Amino acid sequence: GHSMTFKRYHRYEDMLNYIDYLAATYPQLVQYVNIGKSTNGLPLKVVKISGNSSSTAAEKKSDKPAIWVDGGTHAREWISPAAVLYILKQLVENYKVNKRIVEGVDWYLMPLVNPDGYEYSHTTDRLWRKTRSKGEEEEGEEEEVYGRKEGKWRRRGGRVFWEKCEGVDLNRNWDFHWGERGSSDDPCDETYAGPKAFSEPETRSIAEFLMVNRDKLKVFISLHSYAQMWLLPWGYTRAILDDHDDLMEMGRVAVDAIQKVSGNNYDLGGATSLLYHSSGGADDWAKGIADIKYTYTVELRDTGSYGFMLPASQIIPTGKEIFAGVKAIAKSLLTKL
Ligand code: 0X9
Ligand code: ZN
Repeated sequence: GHSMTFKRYHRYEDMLNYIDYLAATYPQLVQYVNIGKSTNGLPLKVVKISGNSSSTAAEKKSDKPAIWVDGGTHAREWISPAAVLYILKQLVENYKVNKRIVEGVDWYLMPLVNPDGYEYSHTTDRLWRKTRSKGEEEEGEEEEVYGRKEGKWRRRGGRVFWEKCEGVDLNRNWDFHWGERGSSDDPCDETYAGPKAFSEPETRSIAEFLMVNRDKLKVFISLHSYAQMWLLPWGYTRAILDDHDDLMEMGRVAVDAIQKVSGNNYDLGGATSLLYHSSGGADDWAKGIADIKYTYTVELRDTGSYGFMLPASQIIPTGKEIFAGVKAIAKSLLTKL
């Protein structure tokens, strides 16, 4: 058995148990790949779902299109990994209802991109965003010289001590226009891009996986919260994509499907125009380097009433609407082939 309830926000251990349970229960449908380890040594897992009941030529050659969905890049955005797990559950445990998209598409789901940060947001700091990496070791004397950039003076009780700032914003760490507008070189900043592009094992492992599978991958969706937005690249510039209209059309399919199931409106448009400049994002890399056509970042519920502290009672309703959006994209993709 397993303990995935969707009635509360689960810890990473529960998620891993659920993945093990699905892989053991549906071995012909579900596999997982360990693509690497987080800074603190937690496994980074991608779940592959590939239905194969019929035996068309396409399936035998295994040239099905693939869709990537990830969650939990930012630690405090708890609804995001929960939503990926909800999608996973629908595809696997509701296989019959979703047969066409389970058999027509290979799914790569990564529920938790940033397990170190996610666990820290459960145990210590609910609003933590970044990873938990510690940066480079340095000599004692240099700390004062580079003071502001390398850490902070803190006071605990009567003791004043030097604390290095921890964590890198994984959505600023990708090697495409890294370190440009909307990212910080200050390790204490919430949008710290890291000491260099791909400094973090999380971004490196995912990039490697995407590169190996880039020919198959037609859709890349990274789930975040909050704002209820369906965002297109680019994040680093205001420039419009060459195929902007194609991505808008496919995005419209998704936001219409969401509207239909829950009545919720997701704004659709470019990340820079709807939000702000931010460089080194996963979506920009997926589009600009891996060349995955339909690349999006989705900001899930809500629009600010609860924000990151979205009550667990909204996991299932949010899961339902995002699954409707993703399913509509998968169906639309299959009609285009
Ligand atoms: O700033 C981000 O990383 C995302 N918003 S969040 O509030 N979840 O942190 C938006 C990323 C949009 N894509 C790019 N800027 N590339
Ligand atoms: Zn985010």
